[in-house]
Amino acid sequence: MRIVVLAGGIGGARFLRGLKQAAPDADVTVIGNTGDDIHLFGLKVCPDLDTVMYTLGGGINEEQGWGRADETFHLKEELAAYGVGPEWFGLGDRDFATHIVRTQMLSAGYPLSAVTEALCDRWKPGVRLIPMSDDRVETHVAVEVDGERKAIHFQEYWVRLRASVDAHAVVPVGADQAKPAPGVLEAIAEADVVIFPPSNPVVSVGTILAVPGIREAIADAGVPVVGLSPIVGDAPVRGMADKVLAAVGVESTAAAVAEHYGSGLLDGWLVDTVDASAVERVAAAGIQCRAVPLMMTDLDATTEMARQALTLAEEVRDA
Ligand code: FO1
Repeated sequence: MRIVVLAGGIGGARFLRGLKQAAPDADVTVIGNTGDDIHLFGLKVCPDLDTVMYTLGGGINEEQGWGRADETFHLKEELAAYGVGPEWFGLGDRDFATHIVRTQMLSAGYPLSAVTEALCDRWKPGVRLIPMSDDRVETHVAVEVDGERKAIHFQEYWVRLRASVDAHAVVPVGADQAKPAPGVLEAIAEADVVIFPPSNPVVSVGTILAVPGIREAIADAGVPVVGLSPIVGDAPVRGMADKVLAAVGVESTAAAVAEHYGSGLLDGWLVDTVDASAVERVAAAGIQCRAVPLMMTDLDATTEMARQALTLAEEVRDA
């Protein structure tokens, strides 16, 4: 079975661990969000690609869900001693090595997709990890601070401001000119099922879908497309997805997120059992819906979620 997953950071990476356990023989291609990428200290940092790579490769800091296990911060402290920031973004020494290798290879002319493949040679995530695009896409968030409206980088909004102010707009800058990375459209065309994990529908999955050609390829693939709600009980399971959902006019409910993707794209949708009352509304929107436990509390629970997604895909196929 060939499975394509559109993944953001922590939610996508943890779901993939369960998917690998649920379907050990499947050929899994992960299309990773690169809208969160940021250039810092002359280096290119790809948080979502790295979170998937480290999580599946056994190098992740399990508590925080991003960055490396057994991390130290000597380099960041030395930079701070020179007054060089930003201090609000926690890059550790081990993690820095990844960004140095990536930046060196990019400077030598390799595209991000080839660089990602090279980095994965070390981590062996057990999936094929492809960035959504080799072209630069950077998510910016329009905010109002001290009466002044401005656009800031997504990481500044997420990490420095902790999404504490309203997002007026979320713009994946460069997405309209970006091309899908080599292998992205091919993987979708050859897939037996496409899965949207419980990743952020706006700044993760939404950014991937904003690359011209990807949404169309998924809609036209003629295979089941199933998603898992990142909203449980009207609140994001993790992160501050409600803030960016509000920016695109979508309420933070499992049903509203399904409607946001729409039946033109999505065939099946899993909501948590606490949101069982949403099943009817989602079905009325033309999307098959089931209520199952959706909290990724441990690997067994996550594996069961992945199984449920694959079962729903079968039901969609048979319908
Ligand atoms: N998230 C934080 O909340 N604080 C950080 O300092 C931080 C640093 C960081 C460094 C490397 C990396 O790969 C991820 C990092 N993240 C950090 C996570 C990241 O900001 C976001 O959670 C994702 O971009 C959203 O998917």
